[in-house]
Amino acid sequence: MSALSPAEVKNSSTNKGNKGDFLIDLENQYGANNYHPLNVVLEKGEGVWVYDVEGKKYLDCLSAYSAVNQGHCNPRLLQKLVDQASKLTLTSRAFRNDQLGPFCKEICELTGYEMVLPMNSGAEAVETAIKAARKWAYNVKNVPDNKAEIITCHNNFHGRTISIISFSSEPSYQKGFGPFTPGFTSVEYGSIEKIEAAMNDNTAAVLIEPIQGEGGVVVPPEGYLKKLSSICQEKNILLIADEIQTGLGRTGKLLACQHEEVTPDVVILGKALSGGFYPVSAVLASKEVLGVFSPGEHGSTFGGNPLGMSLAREALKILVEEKLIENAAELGEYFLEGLRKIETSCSYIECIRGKGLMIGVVLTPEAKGARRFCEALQKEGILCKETHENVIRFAPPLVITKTEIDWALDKISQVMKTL
Ligand code: IF1
Repeated sequence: MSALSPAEVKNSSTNKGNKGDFLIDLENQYGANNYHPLNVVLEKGEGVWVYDVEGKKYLDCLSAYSAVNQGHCNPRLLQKLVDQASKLTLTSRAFRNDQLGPFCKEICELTGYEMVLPMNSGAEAVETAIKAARKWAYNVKNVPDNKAEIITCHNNFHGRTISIISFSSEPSYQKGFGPFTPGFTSVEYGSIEKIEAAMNDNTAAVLIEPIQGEGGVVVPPEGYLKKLSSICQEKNILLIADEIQTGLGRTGKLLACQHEEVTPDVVILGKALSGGFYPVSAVLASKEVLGVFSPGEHGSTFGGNPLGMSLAREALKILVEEKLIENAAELGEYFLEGLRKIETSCSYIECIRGKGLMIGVVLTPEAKGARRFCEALQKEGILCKETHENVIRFAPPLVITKTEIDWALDKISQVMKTL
């Protein structure tokens, strides 16, 4: 295998003559075709800005799907990465390390939960929560063995594993990957009646996103989470909130459930838990729930490793010390207001929705899809991503300033008016 030297990549050219195209060709030739990304090849990131291989600057309005809430290459996280990586990166859980205990204490105190189980990817943490809920149903609620059911919602996104796509309502996420894992029922998101009708004595848990991200930044009706929480308590059913995308300040609160003063039985975190430096996810719950695991029953090679734990400790400190949660609340309102002004003079926009810096611009069918707006915004120096064909997602890092939002609003207004 002849590895490309940096010089070869740097001085590369293709029939189209530039480095970006050369690198895209490499991806197309050797990489599985499991994404349809914008044709922008990034090589540098700093705060809210990213730079492509031709040196063009862009405002990142996706934040790696809310994994870089603390800003690209956050200097405090970079320093923490270097310091810890120079000492110890991975021991496996066969031994203990000096970062895991402090991480567990700090995240439990910050969120108000008794216990935490650290994993790596978001999907792994979702799987962990599903296993914990099922085992809790058998050991604590006395649901008959292998009869536990979990209720989820249409248009959910919780990850890409076989069990998780088993309850996806998105055909393209399921096609060709069967057979699927049983024990899941899906109902309409936002309907208390539908969830209540699906509940029975074997129901272990309800798994929901407080705001559906991939589903199109769908904010449930006011009071939905509160009512859901009280019904779950009444029926001894665990409420599991997947806050992998909505959590850690994204919606202007530490956890999106806090907008309704709801404390789910289980909270799942990921993405910005490491500020985009390293996969770190976690499941938070009471001792009654996470206490169902006995030694050796669950885990992973990297779960709870010192490098990830030290980064996660710093990522949480940055959110709190630099008031990024408050910033997301204040500037999210400002961004939403600015977009609503644009909406008044743009027939393409059906509605604007979201909370904090998790915003969706819903386009009308006449707009013929959001992708072309994202491509036009890319030309103006803004990177964002469409979801569900007709929604443009805006989710910049939480370190964004008012000036940067004003700059973005001006570009968005230009694009919405000309396209
Ligand atoms: C892709 C979507 C977003 C998540 C929630 C669990 C996970 C995710 C609420 C799994 C991950 C990522 C995955 C990535 C694109 C992105 C995504 F478009 F897929 F749906 F953000 F909306 N729960 N979302 O959003 O976490 O295992 O990825 O660490 O798979 O394309 P993960």
